[in-house]
Amino acid sequence: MSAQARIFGTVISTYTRIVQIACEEAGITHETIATPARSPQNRHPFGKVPVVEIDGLQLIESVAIAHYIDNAHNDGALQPGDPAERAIADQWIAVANNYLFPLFERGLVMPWIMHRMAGYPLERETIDRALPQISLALGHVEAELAKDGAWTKLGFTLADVFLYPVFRGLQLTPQGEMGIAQCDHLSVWLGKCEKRMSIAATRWETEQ
Ligand SMILES: N[C@@H](CCC(=O)N[C@@H](CS)C(=O)NCC(=O)O)C(=O)O
Repeated sequence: MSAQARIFGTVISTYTRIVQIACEEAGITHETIATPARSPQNRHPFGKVPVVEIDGLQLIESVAIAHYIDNAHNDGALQPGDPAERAIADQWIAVANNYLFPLFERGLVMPWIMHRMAGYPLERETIDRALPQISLALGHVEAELAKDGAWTKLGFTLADVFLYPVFRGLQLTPQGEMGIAQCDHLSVWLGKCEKRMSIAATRWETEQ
């Protein structure tokens, strides 16, 4: 019987989607149980989502979860065999988690989600403060892609699995869309990713 994953997380969430993409890549059946981070049902000890049940394990932290899924159910197909290449993929996963996600999420993604979905006034000051840093980050990534392809030269790896939802969330905001449109290499990479089955199959409802 093929493996099954139960993903407890918010339905429109970067990290829930990362786990969903990893499941799709590995051919694992998955179900997402809508669980807000700040709800009594959420079992994450640090109040985040997702929490994932798979193979009798209850796991938190998407890095551990995605690697487990790829190692246990996908022959490690999303991790380069060469140590130097693996380091490049891991480096970009860390960049996505430690720098890009917090910057994009706080500065643009959450203000727009809270405005569009919960009807809060748009936090324009938060956005204005974040835009210069977001521009710098986009410039850095674009320059790295232009230089030698960065993570994209490795083929489709876990780096793409992490980076795609992070950039796509940004692209769904007006300022993020404009910023990304000015980055040719980043735009081409996003366009390629959108055609991949695992990514098409996990689209957020806000993208339809
Ligand atoms: N390090 C965690 C990060 C998870 C995370 O930040 N999830 C966001 C949703 S995409 C969240 O729970 N946000 C709610 C909050 O911070 O209150 C992981 O890799 O799973």
